[in-house]
Amino acid sequence: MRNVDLRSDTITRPTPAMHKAMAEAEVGDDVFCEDPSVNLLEEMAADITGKEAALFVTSGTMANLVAQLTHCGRGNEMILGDQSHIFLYEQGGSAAMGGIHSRTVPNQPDGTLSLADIEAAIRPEDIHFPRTRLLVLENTHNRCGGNPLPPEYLEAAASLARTSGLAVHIDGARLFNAAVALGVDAKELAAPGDSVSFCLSKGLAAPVGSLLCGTRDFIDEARRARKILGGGMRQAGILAAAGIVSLTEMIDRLPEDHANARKLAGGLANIDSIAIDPERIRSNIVYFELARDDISPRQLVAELNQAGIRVLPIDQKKLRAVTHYHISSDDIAYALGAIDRVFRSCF
Ligand code: TLP
Repeated sequence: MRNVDLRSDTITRPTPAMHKAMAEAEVGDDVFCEDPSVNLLEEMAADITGKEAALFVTSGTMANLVAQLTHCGRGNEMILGDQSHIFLYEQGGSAAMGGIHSRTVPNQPDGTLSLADIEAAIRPEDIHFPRTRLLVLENTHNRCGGNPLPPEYLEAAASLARTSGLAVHIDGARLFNAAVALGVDAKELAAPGDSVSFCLSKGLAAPVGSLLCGTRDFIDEARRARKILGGGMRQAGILAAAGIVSLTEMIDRLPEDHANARKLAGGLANIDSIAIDPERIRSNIVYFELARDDISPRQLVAELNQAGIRVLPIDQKKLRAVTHYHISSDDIAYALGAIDRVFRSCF
């Protein structure tokens, strides 16, 4: 049976060029900063985001946690969206590992935080309050439909934060999807952040890894935080080699994923039992809702699995599909046909 796996772009497997690069990678001990492949990847990441330095870490979660640990001390507070990945899906690592207090403000439907909400959340110096040290933004915003946040918004939010002495971290797990969607250079999206992270293992198809980028001093400190978390990876050049292929070969094809996401959304809009506004799809993430109450997302997913189509149930109404390197335009047409058939024959 044909399989179309739309659960996440994290399921992407390494390309043939990555396999070759990994097999031939020059390696050394990265805890001594002696792995030439890791060093090259870190230089490339710093360059592509316009920062002084970068650090190769195991995952997006580790990049975010290392950033938080480096920007904040125990008992400090950070402001972040109530729909942010860090707040919802990273096990509360901020509190568990860093003693960092999370102050959420509502994410607007486009993934932004209102400037008024940010301003109101910044604490004045008072013996009763934690000290606010960090503002976190996410781009593209996963839970908010993969929406890209434009440079003007990022700059406005960051300059507000800076006037109160806060640092800014951008969770750019899908930073290059945002850059492609907006038609801007990734540097413009990274510039407002004191730190920015991005993932190699999502749309860029590497098997493992994320980069955290910032000033040289920040990255020197971040390297210590990575080490205490057990993230010193020794001959990590084997993995970095795949990441180098991600940065050289995989960014330019992201528009294909975005076109497939729009095609999927357009097709889903024609299915009566589904509610979706295809105009809102800006990158590779497609959320859609059941327009009826007699079935749940879990029931639909169970039937779709039987038909070889995999999507993620999100809550009582919502599901998510994500396009990526292994999904062709023909796969989308096939998936749409299968979804339509499932509604006709099963429910
Ligand atoms: N997101 C995953 C799941 O954890 C939900 C996905 O399938 O989308 N920031 C953002 C915005 C993310 O979407 C993710 C992963 C991460 C950070 C964490 O990255 P990893 O999985 O590498 O730790």
